[in-house]
Amino acid sequence: KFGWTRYNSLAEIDAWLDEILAVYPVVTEGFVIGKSYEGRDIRGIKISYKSGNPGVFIESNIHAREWITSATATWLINELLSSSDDLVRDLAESHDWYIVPVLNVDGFVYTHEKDRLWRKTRQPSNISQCIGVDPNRNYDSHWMENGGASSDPCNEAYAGPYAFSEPETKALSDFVASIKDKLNIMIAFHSYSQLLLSPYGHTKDEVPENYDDLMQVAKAYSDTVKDLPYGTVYRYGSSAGILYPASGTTSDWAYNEQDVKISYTIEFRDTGNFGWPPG
Ligand code: 0X9
Ligand code: ZN
Repeated sequence: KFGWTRYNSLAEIDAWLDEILAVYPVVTEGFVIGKSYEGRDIRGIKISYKSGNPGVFIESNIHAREWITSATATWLINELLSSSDDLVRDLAESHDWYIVPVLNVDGFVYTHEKDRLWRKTRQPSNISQCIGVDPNRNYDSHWMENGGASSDPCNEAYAGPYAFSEPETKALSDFVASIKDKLNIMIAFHSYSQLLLSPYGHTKDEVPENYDDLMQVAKAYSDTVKDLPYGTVYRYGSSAGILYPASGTTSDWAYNEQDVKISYTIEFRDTGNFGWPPG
């Protein structure tokens, strides 16, 4: 049932993960970072061919409606395990991969069953009838300090009543903190806009000290993707610099608070034609 010619439900993704773990028991390990507000397991998979490899953590589908992110995360898992391409094999076997295909599980189910364009978590508010928090404003790094995050529960960028108020971001942060010494790279999957973004998100007045290195890698990514058959053009820069300021994001938190100095947010396809609002 699971495949990449259409989008899959959470149940289908879960069943596929179980299958993958059964087919590749030696190099994979399933993990659960915690439970969502509605009590669902938030699952991940570790892929490791050799212990002690530098770690890469991938956070995906933190925004409920961004289905392309979990489609890509599962595609990546499949490629890392089954590709016979030399470059993919090298990448797979020289890093320890920690991938959480669907972080915002409650929101994801809600987008499948009730409201296709739901973005936030599903935890109710004490001060409003509006439900949910923007989990990518809920991380404890410059939380609500600058622009781009809202204190209004009805806003799509509501940062929550306090940092890590959401069980989903709390679980992810606890898990990442527990393995941070093993992590070299953290990537947060989003859509859309075709952008590869470095910190900072909270300010455009400063860039990280390794900004030039981050941009060199981003350029290599952009050049490579442009040369593929689709010719997809990705722009790159700092989050606040080329997109908009937003504090309390995963990428800033990983960079600032966990010392994961290779930290990106990627915004996948497209540039708006099939997004919302249509561009
Ligand atoms: O606003 C977000 O959380 C991300 N864009 S999305 O359309 N997927 O919601 C962008 C986060 C990147 N960081 C900043 N712009 N600060
Ligand atoms: Zn997003």
